[in-house]
Amino acid sequence: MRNEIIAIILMILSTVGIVLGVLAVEKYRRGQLYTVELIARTTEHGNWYPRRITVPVGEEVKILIRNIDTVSHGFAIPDFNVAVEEIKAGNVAVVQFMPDKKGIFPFMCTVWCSERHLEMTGELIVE
Ligand SMILES: [Cu+2]
Repeated sequence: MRNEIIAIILMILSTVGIVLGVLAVEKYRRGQLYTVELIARTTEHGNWYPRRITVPVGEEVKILIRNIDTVSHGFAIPDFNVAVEEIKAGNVAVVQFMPDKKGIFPFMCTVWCSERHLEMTGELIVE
């Protein structure tokens, strides 16, 4: 009788443990945002890389913008009200937003960084 009670208690404890474990993993997974990396360089030195980024609609997105250049750049996606005024040479900026509509939206540099600054554009594809 006593052994049975101990066995039942152990069974309950291990079940609770498994459930808590699954919940913890789920919570961790939900904490990981959809993340994209973007490299910023002047048009002359390689432009945005990649020029096109694709993200899922309706999911919070994080973009890490690495300026590996020797001049400042800016970043904006006007359709989603995303903007970073200035990212200094060697710095990383992080933006987070919710792409709530499907389509192709331009993103661009917003700092006059070189003669060909106006060509420093790319496309955000939300699908
Ligand atoms: Cu630029």
